[in-house]
Amino acid sequence: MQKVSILLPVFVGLLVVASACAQQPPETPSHQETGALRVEVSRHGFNKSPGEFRLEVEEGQEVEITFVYGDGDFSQNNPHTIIIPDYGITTGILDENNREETVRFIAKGHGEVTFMCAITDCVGHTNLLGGIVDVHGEDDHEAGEQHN
Ligand SMILES: [Cu+2]
Repeated sequence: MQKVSILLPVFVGLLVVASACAQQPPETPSHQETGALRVEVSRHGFNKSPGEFRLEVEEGQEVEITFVYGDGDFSQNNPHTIIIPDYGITTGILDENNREETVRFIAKGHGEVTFMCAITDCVGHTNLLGGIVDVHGEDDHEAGEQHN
């Protein structure tokens, strides 16, 4: 009996430590530095942002963006095609029959390039004009690099 009463507080203590570790919030980066990006495209905008929608990438980074059809909850099919004119990119038609389109490019130079929906009569078209890929160059961090 004596042994149990000594061990029990230790055991409870270990449980408290374990649950405290488990409750630590997961890391949620404010923007993605590398790897694949996923962007929902719907009548409500890119990731439901009707105005400006910004992706942050680094100069020289291989950028992969998967555009995902987000109008599956809508009463009608609402096709979109995303264009990134500065990179000469045009996706296939995104709709209920083709829900994902992936594009890849190397981020060049630095500054902002725009992307948008090219189907002007889609529902919510004006919410899909504010896509921006913001390319961070070396110059943003330190001086002395040659400008392109
Ligand atoms: Cu559209």
